[in-house]
Amino acid sequence: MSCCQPNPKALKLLVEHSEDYEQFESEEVLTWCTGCGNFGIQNALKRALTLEGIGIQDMLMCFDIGCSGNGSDKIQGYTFHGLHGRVLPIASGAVIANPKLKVIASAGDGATFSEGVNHLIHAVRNDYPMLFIIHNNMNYGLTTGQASATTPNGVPMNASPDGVTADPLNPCELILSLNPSFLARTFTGDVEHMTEMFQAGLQHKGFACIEVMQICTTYNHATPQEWYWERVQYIRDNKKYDRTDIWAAKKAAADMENNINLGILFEDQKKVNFLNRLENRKQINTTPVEEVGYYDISRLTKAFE
Ligand SMILES: Cc1ncc(C[n+]2csc(CCOP(=O)(O)OP(=O)(O)O)c2C)c(N)n1
Ligand code: SF4
Ligand SMILES: [Mg+2]
Repeated sequence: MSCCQPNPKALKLLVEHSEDYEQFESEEVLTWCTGCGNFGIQNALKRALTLEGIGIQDMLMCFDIGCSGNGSDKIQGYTFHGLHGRVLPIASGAVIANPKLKVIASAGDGATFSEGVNHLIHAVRNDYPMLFIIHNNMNYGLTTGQASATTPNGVPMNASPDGVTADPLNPCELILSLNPSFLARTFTGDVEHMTEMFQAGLQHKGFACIEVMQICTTYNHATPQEWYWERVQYIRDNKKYDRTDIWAAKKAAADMENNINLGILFEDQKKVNFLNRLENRKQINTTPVEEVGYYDISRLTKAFE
């Protein structure tokens, strides 16, 4: 590297001290437990937005209900804190109405794989253009540690002290079965890696789905930080890995016990996203929000007086 070229590593370290990063700082007090992975997720998101040159005015952040959702007022910007399991309908409605917005949705594993699993399935199929961050802490954190669909068998949780009997669901395997256009997995112990994944997701033109393996220091005692560090490996270290090969991705995603692969597991840049599939909007350059007009309906309402 020549003396005149900026060092990308140094730039990343400086990002948190830039004005662009500071625009996202909220004055609200953070209420997450000490050591919670949500701190790292929020930091990585702010870093990724800053590095991508995305400002508050360019985006909408939609939050589900849960500990993850409690980040909605801890970041400065336009945010929408919706109902449990319903973040994807809200976020997809917003991006369809105003495709010029960068829309980011985030939700917990409970919301994504139980209450809102139907919405996940159709969001992937439709390839709505947005970044979707799944905070997988393997439990219902906000309601004090009940088992979720990703809690491993036999782990004692509040409300199921003998462990759950249902087999855990592997989020990446489920999403890959739906032919996504982008799927990545990352881990809250590595803010640098999360930032990279979020940046890649923000650049993607369709539904960018990112599973974040999230530490929950209070309720998830089965998979603490050390457990992950002993098991995670980076897919980029496998030089032969082809992330356009869905069968390779399915293989890479399967192991959640011994070698947990992190990185962009799958990407299909040729897939046409929802907005570009709509025949009736192909010749239209305005967005639906720009087309909304005001109509006088007083004559209609008078008929019911
Ligand atoms: C339809 C509905 N069901 C249940 C609840 C109660 N509830 C609120 S938060 C929550 C758990 C959230 O777990 P998760 O989505 O994994 O988020 P986390 O708190 O772990 O970040 C539950 C069950 C609710 N608010 N609405
Ligand atoms: S309960 Fe878990 S997920 Fe919720 S704030 Fe505490 S550590 Fe974080
Ligand atoms: Mg959870």
